[in-house]
Formats: sequence, structure tokens, C-alpha cells
Amino acid sequence: MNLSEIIKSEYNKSISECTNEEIYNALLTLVKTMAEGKQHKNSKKKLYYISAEFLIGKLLSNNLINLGIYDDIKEELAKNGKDLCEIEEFEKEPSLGNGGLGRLAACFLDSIATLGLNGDGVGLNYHFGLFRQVFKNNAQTTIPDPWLTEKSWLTKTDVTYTVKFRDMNVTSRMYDIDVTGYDSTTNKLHLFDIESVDENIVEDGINFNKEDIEKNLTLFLYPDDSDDAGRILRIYQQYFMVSSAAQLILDEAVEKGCKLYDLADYAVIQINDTHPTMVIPELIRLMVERGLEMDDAIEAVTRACAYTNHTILAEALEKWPISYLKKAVPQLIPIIEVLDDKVRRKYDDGSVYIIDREERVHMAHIDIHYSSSVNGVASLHTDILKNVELNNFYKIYPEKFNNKTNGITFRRWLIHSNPQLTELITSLIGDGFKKDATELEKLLDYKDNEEVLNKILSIKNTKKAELKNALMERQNVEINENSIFDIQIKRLHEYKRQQLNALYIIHKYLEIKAGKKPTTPITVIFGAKAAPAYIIAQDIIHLILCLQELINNDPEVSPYLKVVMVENYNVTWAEKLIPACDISEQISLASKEASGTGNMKFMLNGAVTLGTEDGANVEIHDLVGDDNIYIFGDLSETVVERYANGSYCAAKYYNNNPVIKEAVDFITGSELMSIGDKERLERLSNELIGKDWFMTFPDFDAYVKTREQAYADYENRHDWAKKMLVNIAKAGYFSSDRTIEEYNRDIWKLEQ
Ligand code: Z2T
Repeated sequence: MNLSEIIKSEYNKSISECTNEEIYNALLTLVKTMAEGKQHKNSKKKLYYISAEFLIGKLLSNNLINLGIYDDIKEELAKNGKDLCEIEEFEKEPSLGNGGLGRLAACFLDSIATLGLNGDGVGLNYHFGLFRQVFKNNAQTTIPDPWLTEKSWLTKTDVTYTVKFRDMNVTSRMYDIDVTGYDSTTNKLHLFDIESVDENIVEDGINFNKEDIEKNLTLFLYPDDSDDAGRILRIYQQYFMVSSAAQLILDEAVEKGCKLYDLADYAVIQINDTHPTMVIPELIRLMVERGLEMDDAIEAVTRACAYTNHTILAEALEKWPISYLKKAVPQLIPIIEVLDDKVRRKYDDGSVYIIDREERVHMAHIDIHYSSSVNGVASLHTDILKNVELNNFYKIYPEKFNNKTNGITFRRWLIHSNPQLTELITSLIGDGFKKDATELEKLLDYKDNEEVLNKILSIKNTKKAELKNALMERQNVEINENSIFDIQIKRLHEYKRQQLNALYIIHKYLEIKAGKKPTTPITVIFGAKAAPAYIIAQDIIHLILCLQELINNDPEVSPYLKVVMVENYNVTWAEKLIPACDISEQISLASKEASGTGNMKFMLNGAVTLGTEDGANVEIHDLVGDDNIYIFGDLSETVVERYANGSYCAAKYYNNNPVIKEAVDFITGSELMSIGDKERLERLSNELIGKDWFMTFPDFDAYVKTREQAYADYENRHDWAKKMLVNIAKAGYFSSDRTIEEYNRDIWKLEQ
């Protein structure tokens, strides 16, 4: 059936007579029907990518593109006076992830399906997902963000499981979302939910009875990025997810004739950070319950599992007190004790034990001992895991450790979000790059082609104008489309150092006040949500919003410098911001950002990176060369060393560097204090002077100097366009198709 037939049968109307909502619903039906016809044939071995987060974004355009009908549908709608973009507005973005980890999972599903691999995602069907961010009085407030509508991408299945907790048994039900591969087969994202969940228990927008697990289990995604909420409810959620997953995995394997001991021939389980770690003891428990010897079950599960680490931040490594686990899932304790006991019998080094002296279970330690693969997400990150953070484990299991540098799906982050650039590229090198991203290197032939360089600049201008309009429409903010768009969008975290960017803005503001005006005006754009419990992160948002108000209301400065923070930064915003960016801020403290994936999306869209040698920035630098990136700051070795010897003293920098002192003093010694909240600004200033745990001061001078250099180079439009072209041409390496091919080659070994 085609679109007009569906509309005829569902609404008994023609396209032009329909509302956008009706067309949206009809497109849902069309996509689901087409996807159904492309289901993966389900070969013997299957991948289960288990993740507490899948930040899938809106799916309509993505599905139309992957099914190869985007252009036709757009045209057919246009002929009937309908605009696909307006119809897309009708779709709600499901915010089922915090940041990079969740978005990575979504990009991976796209590539797994595109490569025709037999692999499904498994996660939770949060009813509210991540909070919606609303700014009030220059501060972040949060409200729930419902996304489930009567008709949606979700399909209710009749697959249900019993999940046993200490105090009750609950029923989980599987809901499916089709994952359409680009010109390929369709896989599934399985999201488990509990029937008894009750959205009405949420009072005044955000509070709910945390005790009432049956009603609240899948209500919210925990809003902590790299931070451990330490709540029992989180254990309930995790176990609910993995017990459902484990039952699904065993059922599907047995269905295909699997003897439990041979599980690894039928299933490979990728554990996305430690949130799904309990799948290991749960699978072992179920296998023993179904008659396998404990040792055999442990062996079988170890062969089938693989673990990905996404951070070295100590506070993000999950450690559950045994007492918590006992309250929720006592049936796992004897299994975890056996796993720990085996480790203790073999190794003297207490740092590799699963249960520590304080009776806490180190989830990552379960993963490392009882998986066959441990991977980091960028080359530098994996080196740090091997040589520093997990060195004690690396010495035991060198063969398990491997790197898989992250990637992004070009279907969403180029073809969908930047059709103009896609068209230019296609006109130059054909559309082979859509399946083999390394073909983008062919663009290097046009490095000195004036006409091509001008087209690249003109597309950037178009995307900047589009962003200007979106900001006006959504936030009633006016920006100058002829200014330099300097953008930092990512979760708010001290290690990502939005505060360093803010200090630069203060410095620049003071310079302009003193008469030193930038040649081209600068627009600094931020987008960031902060975990509600993360006070300093809230304070940094407050500082940025106060700076926005101060600077934008200062007629002496605002023609040259503007600050804008987009409200409720999410995937949909990212799709508008990234193509419009000139300078991509990737300024984390070296060693702390495991990879970053925004850096890759910006590069692909012709932004030039201003960054530290951290995460995947290192690999971007290697690929584009010194001339096409702006690198500054201390190296990770220096940082690791400085932490190790405890020698860092922020106050010394503050007292000895007048430029730093001037910028920091501005926070509490200027009009900002009348615009903003005294307590917040003072707390932030004290934190910087007294601690500055993520070492912004040592990098400050180099940051200012390098940023000025980038702005100066921007003036030569021809040379700048060349940098843009090289970045686009070299981005092919960061296609998640490449990443997934490596996962499959080294870990999953699925037939293609
Ligand atoms: C997250 O987004 C990331 C790491 C986490 O560690 C948790 C979350 Cl929610 C537990 C990010 C990393 O910070 C980022 O560098 C990386 O690119 C991304 O995961 C995907 O690997």
C-alpha cells in the first residue's frame, strides 16, 4: 500500500484533505508495513545490545531515508500542499537517554541493521525519559517530558516475563520499535515495560512515591550523566531490564535448538557500560535453575558476554552495597558470591575482587572477569584503561582488552540533518559514500577548487540562517547570521569544562569593553542539561545565562559578542545546531572524555574543532593534521601525573595570572551579581579558586590564544573553507558502520 491508499483506508480522504496529524499517523502505518516486509531472517547467532539508554531521536525522517522513500514522500506531500518538516514537528522526541552513551546505542542500532547483522537492542520503556529543561530566572528548572502518544513507533507484543524481586513478582511486557537499516533489513529495539506503571502518581510535575515500585518502575530515566544516583529504584530498574533480557535471550536460543552450555554459539551480549551488568549473574542463575552445573553456566555466560567501558570518572563506576542488592534481588547474592570467591582463590590483588571490604559489589569487576571482551571507546581511552585505570585487570587478561573507536550514523547526522551538503557531495563524488563512508576522501580532489569551496561556504551560510530562524521561532532570540558560530553542546559536567568557555567569554567581554573589537562578530552558543542533583553544574548554567543577559543587553558589546543558551537541548536541537557550526568546542580536560561523539558530527558537517588532546579528538587530529584543527592544553600524561602527585593548586594560578584573576573576579565583582543569584555565583567562584578539580586554569592561556588564532584564521574565507573540506573528507573513519564492522570482526562474529 502506498501513502494515499493508507490515507484512503484509514480516513477515507485524500492527502490534501488531511491534517498533519492524520498524515503523520498514516506515515507511521506505511513505515511499519514496509519495515515488516524487511525483517531480518534471524540466522543462528544473534547480538543483543543491552543498554539502559537508547537516545533514538525522532524516527520519521530517519525511517523514510533508510527505506529509500524520503524524496518520493516529500514530493508527493508537497504536490498536495503538505510540508514534511511541519509533519515532523508533530512527532515527539523520545528522550530515552542522557547523552553520548545513549545516542551511541542508537547510532549502533542503525549501523547493525544497515550492515544486515542479526542484532537487536534491549532496554526499558521509560514513560517520561529524561526531564525537559525550562529556564526560569536564569536557572534550570525541570519538568517531566511525556513522549508516549496513542499512536507511535512502539508496537505492543504478547511477549511477557515474570521478574522476581524479594518482595514481589512483576510481569514485564515487551514493546518493539522497528530499526530500519539503510537499504537493508529491519531489526528490533525491544523496550520492556511493567503493566502496572501509573503516570498519575507523579505529583507537582516531578515528585513521586519512590517506594511504590510497581507503579513507578519505568516512569523515569535517571537523570545522572556519569554519576551514580545510588538509589534502590535504580537496582530495580536494572534487574527488571536484564531479567527480561536474559529470559528473552535463553528462549530465543533454545527455540533454535541451543543446548544451554552452547549459548555463545547462539547469542552474543554486548553490555553497554555497567548498567546491564546484572545480566551476567541473572543468566547464570537461570541456567542453573534449568539444570546446568554452576561452573558450566559461568563458562557459557562468560563466552557470550562482552563489556564496553565509557568512562574513567571514578564517581561513575557503579558500586552497589550488598545490602541494597539484598533488599531488591537476594537471589543474585549467592551467584555474585561464587563469582567473587573464584576471583579470590585465583588472585591476591584485592583491587580486582568483586566484593570489596566495605561490602560493595563492583559491577565493572563482574564484567571484566566474566566477559570475553573489554573495550574502550577511543584509542586514548583504551590506552588509559590498559595502562592506568584497569591496569591490574589488563595484567591478568591482556587478550580481553580492545579498542573500538566510537562512530556516528551518517544517515542521521549528514543525509537527514544536512541535505544541502549531502547533495553537493553527491554531485561531486556520487553516492557511494552513503554505504562506504571512506569514499568521502574523494572530496580531497576539490581542495583547491574555488567553486566547490564557495559552495561549501554558501551551504554553511544557509544552515546558519536556518538556525537563526529556529532560535527566533523557539526562543525569540535574534542572532547575526554573519557572525562566527562557536558552539558547545553536550551534557553539563565540570570535566567537559563549559566553565572554561564561560571564562573566555568574560575575558572577551572585558576586551571589547576596553575597545578591542573582534573583526567578525562572535556568537557563542551553548546547549546543556545538568543533572538536578549536580549543584555546581546548575551554577555553571546560571553563570552562562547571566552572561547571556548581561552581554546581550549591553549595546557596546552585543554587536560583537552574543551568548545564547538553547533551552532543552536534545537530539532535535543537535540536528539544527551542528550543520550551522563554524567552531566546535571540544575542550574537556585531557584524559576525562572517553571519546565524545559530537566532535565527529561537527567535523562531518564542516565545523573545525577547537579542542584538547582528549578522547576521539586525538584521532581527529591525526586524520586532519595540524592545519585543520585547533589543539591546545596539557596532555593526558601531564594531567594523570598532576592528579597522582596531588600537586595542583588552583589558587596559585589565580594569584599569579592577572588575566585569570580578572575573569574569575568578574563572576562575583560585577553587574552579574545584580542579575544573578549571589549564592550560586559565589559558590562557583569559590569552587574555581579553591579547587578547580578539572584544571581549567592551567589550560586558560593556551585556550585564549588558540581560540583567537581560530577567529583570526576564519577571516581568510578561502583557507577556512579548505579546512572545512578536509574535515568533511576525513570524517569517513567516524562512521558507526566502521565501528560496527570492527565489533563484529573482533567480538560478535555474526554472519553478514
Ligand atoms: C555517557 O554518556 C558517557 C559515559 C558514561 O559513563 C555515561 C554516560 Cl550517560 C558511565 C559518554 C562519554 O562521556 C563520552 O565520552 C562517550 O563518547 C560516550 O559515552 C559514548 O561512548
